[in-house]
Amino acid sequence: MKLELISFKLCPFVQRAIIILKKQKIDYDITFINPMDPPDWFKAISPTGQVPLLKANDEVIFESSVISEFANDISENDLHPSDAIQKAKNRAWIQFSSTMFDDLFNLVTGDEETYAKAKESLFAKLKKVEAIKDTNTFFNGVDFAMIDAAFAPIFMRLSWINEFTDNALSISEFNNLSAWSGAILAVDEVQDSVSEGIDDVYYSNIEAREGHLSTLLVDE
Ligand SMILES: N[C@@H](CCC(=O)N[C@@H](CS)C(=O)NCC(=O)O)C(=O)O
Repeated sequence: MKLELISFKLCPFVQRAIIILKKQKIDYDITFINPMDPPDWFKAISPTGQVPLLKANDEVIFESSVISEFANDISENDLHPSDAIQKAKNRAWIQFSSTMFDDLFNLVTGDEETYAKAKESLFAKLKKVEAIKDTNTFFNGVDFAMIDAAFAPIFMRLSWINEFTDNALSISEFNNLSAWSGAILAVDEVQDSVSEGIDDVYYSNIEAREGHLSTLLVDE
C-alpha cells in the first residue's frame, strides 16, 4: 500500500500519527503543507482542511486518531491493550488528552487572563491523569502503547515551554506524570517524530504570537 502523510511541521496531531507510523515501522512518504494557506490540491481532497491527512493508495483518511488507529490496524503488533475494557479506557483517556491542545493553544497565544485560565484548565486535567496513572514506565506497563504516543506531543511542548521559561508550566508536582513524560520523551520514535530544530520554531512561534507566554521567555 502506498501511503502519503500530508503534514505540517509544528502540528501536534501530525506528530501523534508519525509516532505510530514509526513505531509500527510502516513506510510512508511525507508532504508538508501550510494548513493556514493550503494548496488547491489539498483543499480538493480534504473534508476538514486540516492536517494530518493520509492518502492510502487513492483513498483519503483524515483525523489523527483515525490515522493512528489505521496504522495500528494494518500492523501485526497491536499497540493497544488486548483487554477490551483496558482498550476502551485507553481510548477514553486519549480523547480526554486531546482537549489539552486547546489549552496549549490558548497558553501560547492568549493574553494574561486567557493564559491563566488555560493553565488552570490544563493543570486540572493533568491532575486527573496523575490520579489514574501508576508508577509503570508507560501507561499500561513496560510497553509503549497508542496512548503514550497520544500524550507525547503534550509532554514535548510542556518541556519546551519549561526550558524556554523559568519552568512556567512545570509538572514536577505530579510525580507519576513527570516520570511518564521522561520515559515517553526518551523513546527514539518520539524524538524522531519532529524535524530537527522544531523547538526553535516553537520558540519563535511563541514570540510571534505576542501573548502572555512571550513575556515569560528567558533568553537562551
Ligand atoms: N481533530 C483534528 C485536528 C487537526 C488540526 O487541528 N490540525 C491543524 C494543524 S495542527 C490544522 O490543520 N489547522 C488548519 C485549520 O484548522 O484550518 C485531528 O486530530 O486530526
